[in-house]
Amino acid sequence: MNQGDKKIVALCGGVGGAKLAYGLNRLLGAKLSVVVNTGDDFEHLGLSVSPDLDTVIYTLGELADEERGWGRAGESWNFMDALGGLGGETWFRLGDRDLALHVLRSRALRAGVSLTDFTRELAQRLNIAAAILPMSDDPFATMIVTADERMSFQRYFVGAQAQPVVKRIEFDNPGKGTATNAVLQSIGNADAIILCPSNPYLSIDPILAVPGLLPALETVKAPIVAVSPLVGGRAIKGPTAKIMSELGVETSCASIVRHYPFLDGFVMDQVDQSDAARIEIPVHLTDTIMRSKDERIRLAEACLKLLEQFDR
Ligand code: FO1
Repeated sequence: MNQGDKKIVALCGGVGGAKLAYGLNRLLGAKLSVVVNTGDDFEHLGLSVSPDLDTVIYTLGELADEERGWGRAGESWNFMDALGGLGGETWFRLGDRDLALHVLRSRALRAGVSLTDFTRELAQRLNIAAAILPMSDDPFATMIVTADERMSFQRYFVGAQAQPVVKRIEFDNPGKGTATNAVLQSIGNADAIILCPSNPYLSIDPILAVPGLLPALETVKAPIVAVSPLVGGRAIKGPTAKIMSELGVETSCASIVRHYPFLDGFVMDQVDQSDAARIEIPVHLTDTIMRSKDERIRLAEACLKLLEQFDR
């Protein structure tokens, strides 16, 4: 089968994952479904904020601030300045343009629209061909347990700058929520599944923790490959390596492969070539750092290349 004709499901979190999703969207368009972590979601200032969905939508919709890694390009901060002037909370910043999305989403969810339906309409309005699927329509919360407290994800990541030592990561599912039909159907119909170079503990594990999702991946016949979020033992952005050390896990590609026991193949950076000998599934070595949009497409092509090995 031509690799561009495959129906592919990508699992991803924010920045790094969204970059690969961008490349895959450029190559596959409507044949791509992106299942996005919503464990980082929270209510802030009365608004429903879905940071990883926002990052994926803005990135694929060509609206993202590439340098900052989150939020919209050309942003202004009048709302934040005014909020601070009135003594409001400013630790988590909502830009003026970004605010429009949070207001629309909050209003839709309050009116009973599902997060999946809201996200579908938003993606259509922004001419995004791929299906962008929240991992669940139910509230899930990634909780970080440190020596002193148990805090919500954004309090740890933004409020505390990801500085406290992580002892444990937990996933709250207060309403006994499950995976959506849209997610389960896309996985069931997929010709291949790609785990983006997102943080395995903070971005992919919350997705795998949604009831129904891991069993769907474990029973699917389609090959599952992952792209390493580590290059030379470090993450390009974010605290992946820091958290692995704090959890007592070696910061290597071999550890990432061990973390996902259902993998059929692995894409990793050529600087980690020496690690490849310790990995028992097929490996594709390439340059995994995505500095430009062309490099996102090139890494997406490398993933499709690895998937050719599994064609019968
Ligand atoms: N990240 C920050 O470091 N500081 C912020 O003030 C901040 C605000 C914010 C607002 C909307 C949004 O969609 C994302 C935002 N992020 C911010 C990014 C976010 O905290 C993280 O990058 C993700 O949750 C991790 O993937």
